[in-house]
Amino acid sequence: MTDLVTFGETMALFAARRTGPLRFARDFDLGLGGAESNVAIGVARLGAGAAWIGRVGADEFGDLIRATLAGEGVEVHAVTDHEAPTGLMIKGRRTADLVDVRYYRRDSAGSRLSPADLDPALLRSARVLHVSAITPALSPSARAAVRHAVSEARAAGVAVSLDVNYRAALWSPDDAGAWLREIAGEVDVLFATEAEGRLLADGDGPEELAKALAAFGPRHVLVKMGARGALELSDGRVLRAEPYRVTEVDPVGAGDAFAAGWLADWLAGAEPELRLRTACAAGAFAVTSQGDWESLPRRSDLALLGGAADGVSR
Ligand code: KDG
Repeated sequence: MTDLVTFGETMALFAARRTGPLRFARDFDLGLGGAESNVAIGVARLGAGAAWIGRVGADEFGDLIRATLAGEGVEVHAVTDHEAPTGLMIKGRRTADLVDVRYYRRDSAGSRLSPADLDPALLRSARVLHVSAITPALSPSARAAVRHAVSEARAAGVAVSLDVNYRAALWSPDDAGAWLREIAGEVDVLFATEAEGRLLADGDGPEELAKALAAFGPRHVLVKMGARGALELSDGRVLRAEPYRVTEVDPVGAGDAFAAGWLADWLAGAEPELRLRTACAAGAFAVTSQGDWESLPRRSDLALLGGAADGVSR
């Protein structure tokens, strides 16, 4: 029994330490990244129970993923695939302001996720199932897994959360849009940037876009607008939140952090205004250091943003 269950591919992540073309990088930090496991870590840090299901190779990277997620308090349900390696993600920094992500994940263990990997009892016992539209782009079996999980969740009365997380390296906007239109009616909470929302709906401005997305069926639509903050349309009511001003070091993972903040507060029964602020705060924390998830906040961190006037917390 857990609050949130999620699944998807988590990869070993090599992040170049030096700015410039990747071929001149000499040193890399080894870590991991995966949109769904990032959300699981974020939710766990904010005090809710989170479980992650995935497939990893029988290799050092698979061990790293299991150990790191477990160390973050995430319940790990990982299948070991003896026929495929753990996927890799290489993160370079082409310029100080431009992160360059490359994937080595075709036929990886994580991309071979299938419906059989999903423990139905775990899916049915959660309060929310969180998925991303990265998984359906990985393989036909991974796509079937999302469809299966969403059906199981709905049949059991478990809320379904979907973050669009469009990855142009994995599929075309048309293919992504078609899949999203198919699934949107089965989703309770939908997270998208404005550009991602436009993969499946039209609308002038974020509010109209949110309304067009809500017309597919989600009760809560969250439109992430980066430096312009975020807009939420919940049960017909529109809320807006300004972003927190922080110094951005690495933008990757901000969206996952936002989803984690929102979902953790939703699970905790927080008021809508607070929930949206927590989502923005988590997104702000995520960009303040290197790594896709490392600087995700704990509850005690949230108050630090905008707190100490001189930037020192003692
Ligand atoms: O949102 C951050 C994720 O993109 C990253 O951690 C890795 O899941 C990932 C992906 O497919 O890009």
